[in-house]
Amino acid sequence: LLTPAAHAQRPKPNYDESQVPEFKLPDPLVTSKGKKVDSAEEWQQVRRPEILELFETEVYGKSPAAPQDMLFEVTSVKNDALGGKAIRKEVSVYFSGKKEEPRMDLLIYLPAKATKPVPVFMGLNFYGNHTITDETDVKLNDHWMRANKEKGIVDHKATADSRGKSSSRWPIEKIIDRGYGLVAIYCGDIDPDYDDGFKNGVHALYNSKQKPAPDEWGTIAAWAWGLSRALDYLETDKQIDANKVAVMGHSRLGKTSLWAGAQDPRFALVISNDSGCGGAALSRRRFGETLHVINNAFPHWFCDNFNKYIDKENDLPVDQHMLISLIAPRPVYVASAVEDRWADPKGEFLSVKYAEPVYKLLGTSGFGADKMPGINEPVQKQMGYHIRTGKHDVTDFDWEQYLNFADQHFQGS
Ligand code: GTR
Repeated sequence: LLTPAAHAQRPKPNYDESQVPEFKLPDPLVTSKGKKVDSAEEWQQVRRPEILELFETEVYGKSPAAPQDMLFEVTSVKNDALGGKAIRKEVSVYFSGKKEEPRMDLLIYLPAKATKPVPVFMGLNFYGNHTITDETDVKLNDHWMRANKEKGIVDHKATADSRGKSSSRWPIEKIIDRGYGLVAIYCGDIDPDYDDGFKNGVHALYNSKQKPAPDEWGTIAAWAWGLSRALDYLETDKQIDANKVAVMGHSRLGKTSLWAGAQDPRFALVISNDSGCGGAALSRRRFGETLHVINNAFPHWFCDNFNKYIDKENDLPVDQHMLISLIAPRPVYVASAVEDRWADPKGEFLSVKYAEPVYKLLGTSGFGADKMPGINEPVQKQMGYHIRTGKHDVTDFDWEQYLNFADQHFQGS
């Protein structure tokens, strides 16, 4: 890793397509022994476990198994939320089984008129569940947060001012009107987003004495692990169809939704919104954010082994198209934004495209887009993609596509 001074002098990001280096991607359908994978069985039995293991040891780090006795506590239920449209619940998950930290809080909205268990979108947020809704009786988050005056975060804590500040990213009423529920979780409940030597959050449950080994979980892996624990709760909730859970995330939390979906096949649909480097974008393109930049700016996100590939992307035994391939045959959707060049829209598109052979081998409709589609022209088969106008954000346009995509795949719900 770089010293802060050297980091400040890092090379400018490349935004010039003609400067993208030539590279050869590892083939998701050739085993480590050089054998072509030609059946679904060989994929499931041989190649998929190999790729999963590589992402565990070289990129995100291995996570522990689910804890034995988690405690779920429903802390509030409101049957006439959102003017009567929704049932709203808050549920605390105590990872150790005891009423102590670490604890994550789920905020759940479900369509009030549902007559059977509903499919849901689940997603992590950046500043607390109370920021995604205008309803002021939702619990104000009490955990550490990154500084952000604009969002009403003071001394690393949420204030009443932060209520509703991220609601534009979560069109709850639209989601409810379309027949889906929404499950929200603050990422920092699981692991605070700073480099603390892994002393707090869920890391503290497992790594209290020493920092994780070079192949053990960083913060993205911890967040993904937390999403799986939330799914453990959803499986116990009779109002929710746990076989129809779409995991969705934006940016660093989009990297997280992909890793959660890749590891945990219970996630029925996976969405990456502007996830970029270490998410959907191909590392070998070195366009916009690179491994060099991300590992220095956020040394806690990935496992330490990932540092080996800084400025040596060609040595990586995987690239991010193989992360997408781990989700196959389940539906996956990747979204980019024109002005979000930092996240490398073309690299995000190419990951989907180069994962397609796995989706085809497994008998799905695949992707079907050879070239990048036009702006605001979504492609939706088993794999979905769009690039929309605008900047790094989650917009109504993005959600419109995710809802359409979910309708296609969760049909009859
Ligand atoms: C940036 C980081 C990106 C992305 C983004 C975000 O600073 O470089 O990889 O994760 O933060 O999460 O909003």
